[in-house]
Amino acid sequence: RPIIVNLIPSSNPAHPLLKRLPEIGAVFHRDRMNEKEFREVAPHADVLISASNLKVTDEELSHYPALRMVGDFGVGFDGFDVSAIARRGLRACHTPDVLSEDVADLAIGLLLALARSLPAADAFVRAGRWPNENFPLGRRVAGCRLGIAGLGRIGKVVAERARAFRMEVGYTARAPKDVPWQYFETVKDLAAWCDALIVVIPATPETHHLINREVLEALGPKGFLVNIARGALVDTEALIEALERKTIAGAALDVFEHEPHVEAGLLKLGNVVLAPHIGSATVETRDAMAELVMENIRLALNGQPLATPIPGTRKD
Ligand code: 8YV
Repeated sequence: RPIIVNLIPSSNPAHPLLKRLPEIGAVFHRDRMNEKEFREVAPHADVLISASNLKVTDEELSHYPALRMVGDFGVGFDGFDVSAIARRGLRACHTPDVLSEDVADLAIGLLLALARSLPAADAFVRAGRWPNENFPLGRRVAGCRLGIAGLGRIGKVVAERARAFRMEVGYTARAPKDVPWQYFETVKDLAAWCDALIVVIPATPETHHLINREVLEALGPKGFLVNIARGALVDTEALIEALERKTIAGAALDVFEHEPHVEAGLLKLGNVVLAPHIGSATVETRDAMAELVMENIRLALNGQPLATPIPGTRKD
């Protein structure tokens, strides 16, 4: 039976992938093995399982000389040392497409929650304030300009939804795409044009703190920022400062630089909406992600090309 080592925290017995892995092989959870067990198991591991933002370094890979594939339960692979995976000739998969609708839903949901102050509205009613106070007016989303930083798989689905809400769409990408929306060469130009900026770019060394002080200034005092990509894309210190000084109107964040820890400065602010990295977190999508990883593992163990290889890793 193939040996599978899992790096995803094993504390959640309902995790749809962890539940299904035993269909394929003997599963060993990294967080439940002591040093001795790990030294016995690791040299024989066929498959290593992880998730987008956990670290799979060259050093980690060096423990598994018999490894045949690495599976990523997520679309982002910023935690994976892709060049080390490629150099070692390993197959590696991720889970694109199956989660795009849910992540796009959350992006639009966060924008609406921010523009209409939904968390505050809920708290207002529960606190019994409605009979005696007026709830402050929100901002209209229809007709606003939505800037999408990164028009990849998820960005395109966000754009389609935004059109249904009658927003005007602009975007940045490495090059203009064959789409009817306005292209901007830099994220700063896009921020200056739009009313709300949604960040949907993979985290790489080049995109670290892409949303910096200058971009936030360009977004301006009426501008909203939504981040459903990775915390590392936003300079959190600059963001907190902009929110405190109201040089932007508000931010909605599903991802954080040091998640699951959230900067104390953000927690104190009223003009933010916060979520615990739930972009892909629906029953349907997490099941589909698990199914896709299972399919890829089976292909790899049969020596076949993967259905959804991580770009830059072997395709055959
Ligand atoms: C998940 C994600 O949070 O797909 C991604 O890149 O960030 C999310 O889908 C994560 O991978 C699940 O563990």
